[in-house]
Amino acid sequence: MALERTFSIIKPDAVRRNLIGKIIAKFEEAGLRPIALKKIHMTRAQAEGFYAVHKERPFFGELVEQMIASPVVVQVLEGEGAILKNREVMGATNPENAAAGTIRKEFALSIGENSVHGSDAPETAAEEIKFFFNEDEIVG
Ligand code: RTP
Ligand code: MG
Repeated sequence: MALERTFSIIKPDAVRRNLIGKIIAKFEEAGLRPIALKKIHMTRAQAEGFYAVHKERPFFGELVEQMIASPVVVQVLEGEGAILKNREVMGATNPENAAAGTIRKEFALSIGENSVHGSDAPETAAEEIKFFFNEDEIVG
């Protein structure tokens, strides 16, 4: 399997509950290495741009409000098959359906406040990394 990079957000609900370290530990235990990392408070424009693909969905407004309510941690994670591996460690979108041991099973509050975001494909991973990081901020 190839070395890949994926994009991750530790969402406001998790940062507020002081879970940054516990969540990063899950990534590290799965062989995912943080190669870029920063804490930011997303603007409305950033959140709407980042989630533009969902703008017609009924949950869009609530999602944007949740993402700008308080700070997040954005990261680039690197590892073998990182995109799929990250999705596995995150668990299903709705924590009720997430497998035991996953981040969302252990920490998510609801389908909306579900603690983490992760890219779903190579193309979106590349776009999402570029959305938040300059090349010189990524130290592989
Ligand atoms: P993500 O993009 O955040 O990694 O999560 P995902 O692929 O599992 O979920 P996606 O369908 O892309 O939805 C993006 C985010 O929107 C919120 N959501 N709320 N209330 C709802 O029915 C609902 N459905 C989705 C979640 O925060 C989800 O992570
Ligand atoms: Mg998604």
